[in-house]
Amino acid sequence: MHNRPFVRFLILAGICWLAITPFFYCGSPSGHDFEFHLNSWMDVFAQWQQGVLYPRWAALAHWGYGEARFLFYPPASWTLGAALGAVLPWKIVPGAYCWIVLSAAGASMYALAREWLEPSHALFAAAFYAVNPYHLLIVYWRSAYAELLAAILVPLSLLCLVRLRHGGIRPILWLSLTLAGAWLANAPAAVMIHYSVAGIAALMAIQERSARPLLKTALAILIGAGLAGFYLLPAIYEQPWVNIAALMSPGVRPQDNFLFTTLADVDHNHFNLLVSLVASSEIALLAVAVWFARKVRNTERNRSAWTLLASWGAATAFVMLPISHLLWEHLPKFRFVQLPFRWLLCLNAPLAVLLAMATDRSPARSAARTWTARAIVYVLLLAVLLVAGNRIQPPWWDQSADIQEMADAVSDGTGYEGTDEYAPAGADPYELKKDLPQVSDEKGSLANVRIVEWGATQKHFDVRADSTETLTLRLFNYPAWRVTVNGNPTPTQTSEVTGLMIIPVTAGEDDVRISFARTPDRMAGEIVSLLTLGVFGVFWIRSRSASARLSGVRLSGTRLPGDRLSDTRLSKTRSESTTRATFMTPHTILVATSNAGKLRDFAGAALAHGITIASLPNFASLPPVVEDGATFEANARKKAEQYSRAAPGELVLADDSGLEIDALDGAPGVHSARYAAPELQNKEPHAADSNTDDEANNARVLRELAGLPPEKRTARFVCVLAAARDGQTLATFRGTAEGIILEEPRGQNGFGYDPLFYFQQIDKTFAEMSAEEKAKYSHRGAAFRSFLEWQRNRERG
Ligand code: ITT
Repeated sequence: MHNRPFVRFLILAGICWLAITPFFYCGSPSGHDFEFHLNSWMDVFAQWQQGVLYPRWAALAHWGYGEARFLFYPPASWTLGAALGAVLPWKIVPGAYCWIVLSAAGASMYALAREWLEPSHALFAAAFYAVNPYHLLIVYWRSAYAELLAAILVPLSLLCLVRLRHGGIRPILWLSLTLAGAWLANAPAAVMIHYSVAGIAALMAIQERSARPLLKTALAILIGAGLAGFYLLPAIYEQPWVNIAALMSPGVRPQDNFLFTTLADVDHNHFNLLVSLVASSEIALLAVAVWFARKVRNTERNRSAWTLLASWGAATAFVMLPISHLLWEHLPKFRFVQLPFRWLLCLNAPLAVLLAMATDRSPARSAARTWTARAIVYVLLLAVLLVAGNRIQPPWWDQSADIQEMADAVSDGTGYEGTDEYAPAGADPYELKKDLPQVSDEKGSLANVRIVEWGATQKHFDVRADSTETLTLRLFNYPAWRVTVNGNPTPTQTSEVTGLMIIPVTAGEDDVRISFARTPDRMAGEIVSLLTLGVFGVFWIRSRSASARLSGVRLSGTRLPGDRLSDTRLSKTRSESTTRATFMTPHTILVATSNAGKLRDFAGAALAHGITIASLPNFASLPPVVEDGATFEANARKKAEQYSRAAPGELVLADDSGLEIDALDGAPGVHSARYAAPELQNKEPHAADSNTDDEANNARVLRELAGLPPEKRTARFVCVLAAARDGQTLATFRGTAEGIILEEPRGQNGFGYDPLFYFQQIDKTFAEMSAEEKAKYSHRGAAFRSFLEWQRNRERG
């Protein structure tokens, strides 16, 4: 199939669709946070319709008294929910939201798993992760839609961390984006992701015996927080303005929610037992998966992956248990996660990859058995959730009519129940009267009020007062409200206990306007975000030009034709090994060569594909390979295999190339680099100690062809490229380019025999070609394209 990754995504989306089919039969599962989220989405959509693009004040919370919900609750989930509400009927929005988010979570896991696994196994990891029991528990029992959204970022954060090893600034920038995304999705999940990232970076630092992973991660954390500054800064600064302490009320504190914790509250105990059973079955499975995935530790790269995944999984399991209470008490902001079982969100990422690794088919095992084993494991896990769920705490359901009722309450301004924690500090929402008019005098009523506008963030009314008096508004007072009476800024008062806004007015006609202003902390947050975005952009652009500098060439970005070229014969030999673990097409490809000209050629060929070529680290200090093979392929393999051992786990390319002149029976051939050895070293080329000068090599060729007419000077460049990992050749690729040897050199570019090699098609020698042209017409460019095609096919499976 042409676009296999797309098909895989469809399969994944299909599996997630199956996971939400109960929505079609039973209605929307109305878990713990269902109303909170749905009301938020509806409120936000209503504000969009009023032109408030980034709401901060939830105007309809507490039956219209409002609360500062959107200042504190991260924007990603309510933006997505409201956007879906803009295009779909509200009754299907929760299902659509869950389907989209589960599918995206699966896709991000697929990207992570492809670091180590073949596509079909990565697909298993992705499917398992997307519809893992904890995600289903969130969907059907908790309706914790923002936490679910963060599930997309959990695998991505590990992926970005692993990619830090590729070097350069780009992976740091990607990691910072993921971390910013975490802040904007869900604060407790962001805390878990940051702790996970820091812990994994520390492990990587130990593995690499270098502080670099830690420093890079710290930089990414800083940039990520800066990017999310527009949300983070006000959310931190304005905490004293609301009853944020209500977040830690009994029942929702960490100590009340370790696995198998019981309180006096029966409902709490039922749910805790359910989640504890799910968690313990997943922890047990994790232990089994860690054990059986040991077999993948056959290369340093896989060993490192196994260690990171197993440690991450073990740490997440540990912090769900009461024994970890000291960590919850002392680690900064750790308590913010609130519910220890939330760590299942992270646990499922290593579990999915390790499970796929553990059940990855050994040669002795048939594919059918592998997949049957996987299906059985998943069904058993699911059975724990379904049986325990139905016996201990069945989900609650809302029907279309219930959701319609909520939508009506928002559209007619009735509003909805608010939260304790986002109500302004000191206000007691339980003391509010549902029937209070929007504006009332001290006696509780006022006839002479004309409401001009009563929007979410702008309110305007005229009042005719008989004497100086105070008006009480059906609105919680909050430091962001600004009031003018007859155009004059007017300080407000706050009613005791109820926390309502009180405005003094004078006798006569009063024009009162109230608006929710951008406070200095919000402005500061926006400036921080913009500045960080600027720094981000500069780093991003500079990292692009740095890769161009590394390649030593500047290409216009024209796409190279992947097709066979008329004058450049491209043939390919393959020797696929059975090695399983593969990389996605990496952004940086390691090339082992001592020849700077070759490196430039590769960089030129790679640039148009957005890939960077890097020389094998410490190449100069590696022992040279004795190129004694009889063919280009034998030498290429030998180089790739030997050099790849110096970069464990990495894919390493090496080529052997040369010029075959027909009139010389294919000489200099594999001896191209040392053709002048008889004159310079008094040795035959195959016995030479080192390469000989390009000029001397060219001179010998010209001497040997002296007097031959052009039609007898036909020749070809040949390049055989070998791709190897850990001392094993995975495949070889052959590219050739046909030309004629001139009688004298022409052109200043290139290296080796380039000035003598005339390429008819564009009437230039290889030394007259630009880097772009050489990439397009040369033997090396052809072999490299063939390698990329192979790489892409491997990705597609
Ligand atoms: P490594 O083995 O370290 O990669 P090398 O220069 O020794 O570098 P080879 O053994 O493959 O590489 O020798 C290839 C020689 O063939 C090279 O030194 C040139 O003389 C010639 N050659 C290969 N490709 C060429 C090209 O694109 N243009 C000009 N000459 C080329």
